[in-house]
Amino acid sequence: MTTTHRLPQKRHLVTELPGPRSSELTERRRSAVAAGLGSAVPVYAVDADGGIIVDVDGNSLIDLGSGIAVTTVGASNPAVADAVAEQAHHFTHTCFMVTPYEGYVAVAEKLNELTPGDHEKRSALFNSGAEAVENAVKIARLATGRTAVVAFDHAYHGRTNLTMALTAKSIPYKHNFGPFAPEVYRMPMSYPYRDPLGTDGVAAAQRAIGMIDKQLSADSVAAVIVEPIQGEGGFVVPAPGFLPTMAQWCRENGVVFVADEVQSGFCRTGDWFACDHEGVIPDLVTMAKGIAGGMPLAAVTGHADLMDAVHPGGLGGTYGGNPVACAAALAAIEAMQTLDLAGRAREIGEIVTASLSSTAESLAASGRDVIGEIRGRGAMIAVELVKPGTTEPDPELAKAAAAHTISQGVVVLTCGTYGNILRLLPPLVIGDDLLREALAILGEALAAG
Ligand code: PLZ
Repeated sequence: MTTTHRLPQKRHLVTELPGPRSSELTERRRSAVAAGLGSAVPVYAVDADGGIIVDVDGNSLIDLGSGIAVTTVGASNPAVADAVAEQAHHFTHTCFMVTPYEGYVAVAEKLNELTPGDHEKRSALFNSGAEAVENAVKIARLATGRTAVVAFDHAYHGRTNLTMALTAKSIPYKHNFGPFAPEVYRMPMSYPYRDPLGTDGVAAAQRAIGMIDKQLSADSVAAVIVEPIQGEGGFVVPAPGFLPTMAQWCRENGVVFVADEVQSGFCRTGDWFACDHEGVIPDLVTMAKGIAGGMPLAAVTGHADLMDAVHPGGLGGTYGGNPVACAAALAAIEAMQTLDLAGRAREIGEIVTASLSSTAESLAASGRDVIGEIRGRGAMIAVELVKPGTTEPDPELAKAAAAHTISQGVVVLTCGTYGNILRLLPPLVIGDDLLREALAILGEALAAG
């Protein structure tokens, strides 16, 4: 990869982490910011570029998180930064519902072109992944005249009331925040590592379909929503056949198949969208995160007849499709195309998988068989950690390994229903050397236990 970067692409620690200035900010934060907001890494950022985040104490950390799969093109991609500045100098906001502008239309055209399927499509823009999911459900309900929505075990769809209902995990996302939105039904997911049906994705889909038929009956279901690779739930890649079988059943029963590509979209998995891998064509796709190089933007794209079923004024929001965010999205998407970041995600996937596999081997050789599974696709790879030689989740090891890795200046995130998964989501513009260095540190952390 030959991209040039503004910041030196080198991990460099000048203090212990967190350093004194970060610790001071943590103190200030305590009396200013609500305690309900957590932070995975205890340092405060001042700069970021390529695979590096610089903190207030002058430490340079390697970024394997991309701000949760957002800064795919880098956190200060020059084309994105220029587009943002240029647009901000003209206008930051008019509201698309008041005085529309071309950038919104151009982003919608791009999304209609890039999302799976070559049918007639329409798009609507929003601010966050949760808002996109909420709107996909609104659209599906209105278009079908039905109310029930099916989501899956381990799913994550957001923190608003309806998306909390769709999200599976109680602590921290839902606990004591109810009552939740009604008419949400949860079905078993295909989770090959933990599912008795293993790698038989068709059987896993049939299990869910059988339960839907018994518990709901298909003609009351407005939508089935699924992350084609689950994010917060543990980078669960459903067994081959699961997604196509669910999509086919939806088609046959007039159910809207919604792919939540908020985390998996925009080159992350080595294709534009994770659905592309099995040629699945969703009725609606929800997108956010990687879409706009770090600016807040989200979208729903789908079949023109579904999207256009909604009455004028039925969709919107003051900031949805903000012009600065749209300018950023156009620049970010162009960068993904010109730098072939989907190809780069596949290369990153190979490097990450090879490194983690050799870590797993040496751990097993030393009698600590703690890597249950390495899974994911492209630059969305995770390790599921277990008690040695069992499949029993080991969240303590995940926590300790993440803390060790972070203390050495590498940003790494955990996830999973059982909290026992380390997930790697590097910016796709990270260089090989930096990536390998970070993986070596992660390997040491796992060896240290
Ligand atoms: N759908 C598949 O991954 C956001 C949330 C982290 P928002 N995931 C990271 C946290 O603790 O809040 C996500 C996702 C999928 C929807 C969302 C929601 O996107 O932009 O955070 O609302």
